[in-house]
Amino acid sequence: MINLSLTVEVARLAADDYVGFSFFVGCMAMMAASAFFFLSLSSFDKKWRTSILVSGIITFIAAVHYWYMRDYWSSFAESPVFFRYVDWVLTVPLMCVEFYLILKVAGAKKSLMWRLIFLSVVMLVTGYFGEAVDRDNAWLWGLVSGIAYFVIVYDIWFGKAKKLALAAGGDVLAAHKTLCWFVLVGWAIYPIGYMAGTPGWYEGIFGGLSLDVVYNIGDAINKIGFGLVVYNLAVLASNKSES
Ligand SMILES: *C/C=C(C)/C=C/C=C(C)/C=C/C1=C(C)CCCC1(C)C
Repeated sequence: MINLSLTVEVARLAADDYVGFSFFVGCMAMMAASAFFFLSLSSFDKKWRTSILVSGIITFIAAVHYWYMRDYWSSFAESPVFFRYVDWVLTVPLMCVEFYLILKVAGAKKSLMWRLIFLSVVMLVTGYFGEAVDRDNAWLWGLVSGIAYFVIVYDIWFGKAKKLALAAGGDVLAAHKTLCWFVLVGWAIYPIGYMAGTPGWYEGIFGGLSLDVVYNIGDAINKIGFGLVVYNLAVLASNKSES
């Protein structure tokens, strides 16, 4: 008799491992959102397809990174800082591209896109240094990162991007405004996670929170929410051009 036994390696997660839980749910949510965006592509006018495609690529890149982060967490019970920042440095610039794509109808120039991308990379690279390389000075790196973040907020709320949104008017203006709120409120979740997970004068304030749970909630809100705002805009605009 031959005894065939197959062992599948599945990491065990404790029932009260809410960090692990949030990685699993985050992974599933990103996969579902990607399927949703990709499968809806053909129902849109050509000029909106790129925007929806980018929404899908953002959640897809996140889904792949969540797959690794989920695994990393269940193997080491440690923050997957590296994967986290690789994910962000790919997806956040793509969110900047979304701003450019929807404002193109009003004549947005590539320079606007590159400026936002540059600022977002500065924000993330300095954040990475504070979290992974030079934790003793985390507050300083966080401050520099926060300044870049505020310049982005200023740009889209009051700068060139705002002027273009006003020029476009209608559904584009409304979508731009919603995206601006995502950046102001949704992105502000991240510095909270950062302060909860790095040493500094602020330690006591958010000390009880898990950096990863905060980041995972932020990612779900921002990546999927951002995509849905663009999706909604494309639905409205495509309906109008049909009638
Ligand atoms: C999908 C991922 C997104 C939208 C990630 C956004 C990340 C941030 C807005 C991070 C911001 C940070 C600061 C403003 C200061 C502290 C360091 C960071 C990198 C957590």
